[in-house]
Amino acid sequence: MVPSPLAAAGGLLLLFSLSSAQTRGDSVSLCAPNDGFGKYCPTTCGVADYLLKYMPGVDRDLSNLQRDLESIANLTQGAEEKIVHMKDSTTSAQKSSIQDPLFKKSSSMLDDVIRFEKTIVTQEQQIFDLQNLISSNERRMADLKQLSIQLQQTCSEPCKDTVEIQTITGTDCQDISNKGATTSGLYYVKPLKATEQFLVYCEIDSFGRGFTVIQRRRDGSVDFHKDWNQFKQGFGYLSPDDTTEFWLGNEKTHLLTDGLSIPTVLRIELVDWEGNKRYADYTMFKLGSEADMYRLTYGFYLGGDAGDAFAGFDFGDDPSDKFYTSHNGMQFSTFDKDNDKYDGNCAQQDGSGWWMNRCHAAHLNGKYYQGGRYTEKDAGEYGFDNGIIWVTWHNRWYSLKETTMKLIPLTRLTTTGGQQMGVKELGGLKK
Ligand SMILES: [Ca+2]
Repeated sequence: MVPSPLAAAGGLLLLFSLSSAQTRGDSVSLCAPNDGFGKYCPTTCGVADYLLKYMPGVDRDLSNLQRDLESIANLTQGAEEKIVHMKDSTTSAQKSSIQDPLFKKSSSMLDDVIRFEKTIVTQEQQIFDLQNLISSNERRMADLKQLSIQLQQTCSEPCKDTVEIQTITGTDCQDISNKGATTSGLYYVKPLKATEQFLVYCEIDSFGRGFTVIQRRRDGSVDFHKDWNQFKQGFGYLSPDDTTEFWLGNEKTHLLTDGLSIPTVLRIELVDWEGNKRYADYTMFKLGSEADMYRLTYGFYLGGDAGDAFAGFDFGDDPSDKFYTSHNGMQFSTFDKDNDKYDGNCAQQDGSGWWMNRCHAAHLNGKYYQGGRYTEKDAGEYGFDNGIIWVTWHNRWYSLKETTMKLIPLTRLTTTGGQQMGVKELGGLKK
């Protein structure tokens, strides 16, 4: 009946910690991790996921508590009515006993009165018990109130920030590197057309190149089966030591690539389950606005040893394979927003958001398969190739172990003076 104070307190605790995480998650001055997020900065959707995960439990606890309190209140009212009734009855019985001339002679009536009084005593005991129950509940409520006040006080103090955010800011990570930053980590950027700054992971190498990372897969810890809004806002976690998975978000990537005088290069880095590393570069990379469904465009494939999977691939199934699996010019699709060139829904079948055509030759937001190799049977109800795919390197039934998608101005792709010197060397997968 009455929920344990612990359960209710747990609900309140969550409620408070959630509201504080929400507020600070939206604040741009601090990344404030809490126990729920570990030491990582949640993206907007990370906070929303967390909130949604716990809200039903909190709501349930609170409504249980509410119901119990109402039933106790009803019980109390009933008991009070009973007391009044008893007292009235007693008074009228006593009155009648005095007024009735026959009373003194009637021992049976006296017995009645005694019996009646015993009933009153019993009722009074019950009322006493109820009152105890009420006051014990009141005590519990007081305890809970005390606890929530304490929690509120705790939450009003700034959380200790265990994530180091660098102080230099800029329009992107190259700008930040140009301003003197030499270490990779979390930085705030504010592209020219952005109204607010946002947090990114900057990979800054010894050549002074600052890559802005927009996608990271490394261990399957983040589910990439997300809806349109989540891909728009970004999800997963940013970490100062590049240990977490994330999608920075289409809106941010759009802002990072929009209206620049110097072309942006999208560098894709891939690692397979044997530890081999490959990369592919695309220049004049741009992501359209949401009105254009975050359309992917690039000028041309600049090179790399992973091959040009964005150009599509001839799987041998059909002469039009390559045309229908190319990605340049494709709008972004998610299971809840189908912008592909296919009668069905590529994003739903392949379980991710991506620039789907009919459907893909590259698919870096795919399902994470430990060990890499998978089959139609592993691919769930649709049985399509839904892994992390770069088909010009490994075939579509091989899911890659790690991926990185990152941006850099074309002028900084190679170091100064280097004549495309060792693209491979500079392509330089840092580990
Ligand atoms: Ca479709």
